[in-house]
Amino acid sequence: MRLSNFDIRLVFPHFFKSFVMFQKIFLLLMFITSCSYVESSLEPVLPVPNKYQLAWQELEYYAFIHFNMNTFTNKEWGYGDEKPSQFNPTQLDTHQWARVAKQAGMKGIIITAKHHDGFCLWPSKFTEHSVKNSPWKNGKGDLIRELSDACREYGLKFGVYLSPWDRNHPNYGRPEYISYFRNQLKELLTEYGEIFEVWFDGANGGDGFYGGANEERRVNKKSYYDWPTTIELVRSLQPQAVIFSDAGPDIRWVGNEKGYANERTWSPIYRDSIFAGMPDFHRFSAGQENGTHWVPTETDVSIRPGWYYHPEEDNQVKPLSKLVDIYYNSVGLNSSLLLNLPVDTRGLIHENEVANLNALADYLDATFSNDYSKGQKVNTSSNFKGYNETALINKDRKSYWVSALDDQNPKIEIYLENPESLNTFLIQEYLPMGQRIKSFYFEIFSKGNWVKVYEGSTVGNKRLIRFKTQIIDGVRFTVTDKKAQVIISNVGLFRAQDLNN
Ligand code: FUL
Repeated sequence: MRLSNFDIRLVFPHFFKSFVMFQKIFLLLMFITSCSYVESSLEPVLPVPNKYQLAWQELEYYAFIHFNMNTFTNKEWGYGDEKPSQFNPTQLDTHQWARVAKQAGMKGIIITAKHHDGFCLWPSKFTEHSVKNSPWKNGKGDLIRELSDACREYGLKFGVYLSPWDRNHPNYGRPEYISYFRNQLKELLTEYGEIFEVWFDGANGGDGFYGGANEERRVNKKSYYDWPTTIELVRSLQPQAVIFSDAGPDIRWVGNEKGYANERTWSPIYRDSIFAGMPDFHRFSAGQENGTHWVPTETDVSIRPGWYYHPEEDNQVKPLSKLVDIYYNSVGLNSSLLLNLPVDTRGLIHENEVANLNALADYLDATFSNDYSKGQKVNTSSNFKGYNETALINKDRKSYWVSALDDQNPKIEIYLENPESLNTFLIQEYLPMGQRIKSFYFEIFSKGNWVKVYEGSTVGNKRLIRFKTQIIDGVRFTVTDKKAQVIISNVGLFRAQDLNN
């Protein structure tokens, strides 16, 4: 036999047959596993937040400050015929504002740079109706500069509210006003450093001074402002800034000014079908399970009955119990809390506000600084691939647990080594993979029995579940309906001080 004619098939026919067979089986197995890999790889449930929205989601609690001409006229909505000479704070101190917000645990401040009456807190080049013609600092002051500097000093984010409606401007209602509005926006977005949020109010169009016309001007809220161009302007000047309006594009109104998000709060909405100030906006306040864009809610509420300071409301500052309730019903319901502080005529946050804000900060700190789930036994009904329960209590927002594909009712159980007297459960979905939970119930384990204490719907960024303070041995969270496998980044167990409501 010549070497060149050597053929393994002739020498080992049986071996060769089984080798080919083995090869075929191997390829088939490879094919099957690659198919099942595609089926079971983890895909986000769309829509998901962009990186700027994700950063904003982590802020959760920040201040609104309503301080402007109305502070001095003791009104909520100025007509637009006020005189700059009326704006005259005697002890204005933006450092006090920043200090109070920081101590309160807030992450930023949004200021009413211009409210509906048109008066500007910065010396805008485009109008005489501003601080430059007021007695404050002999017209040399720039409140936006002072506040943005103070925020930076205290490590707070800084945002601006610029009212689209302007009851002072002669051109309001005409196309020329839109250029004026955008010029002002450009000033605010180019001269005061980084802006984290731009706030566009949906309230606009009605009677006003309008440069002396003293008439009613209605605008088509959908088309007049040409919002897409204004949004592009913000994006080009401050790409990281999230834009708020009834209609987003980045954050939407929660639908009321009382401080309460909906029990069911979806972050997605059908964004392109809405506009700021639309009459039936409340249809969107709970969001839409199958919405096309990620536009989470922001809950704006004032610490007093009014948005602006009125001396007669000095004794109506919301008490601790109310503020706590608002916190749980905003931050704890997949929303963020924009708590308004009406700065007074001195130019300071009033002592009554400071006291209640500090009480809230102490309360939240005492509650959430001690997580009773730490180091305890956590069980899950299933684990997808390597995503196991350890991620749930490691305090890392970026790690997460994933339920298995075929787990219809994913569950998380926490067992306490020693029984504890507790009353609060926290759970957070991992947002980069989308909002997934549609409904759930929550049980506590006590003296060998499981008792259902709560049924709810959405979770999203954060869900806080309060239950009657009692000694418990554990808790269980069960998902009853979901859009896809459940992905949770954190759970926690806490003891909040009981308050008499
Ligand atoms: C509303 C305004 O009309 C109020 O004056 C206040 O600024 C509030 C935050 O938004 O639409």
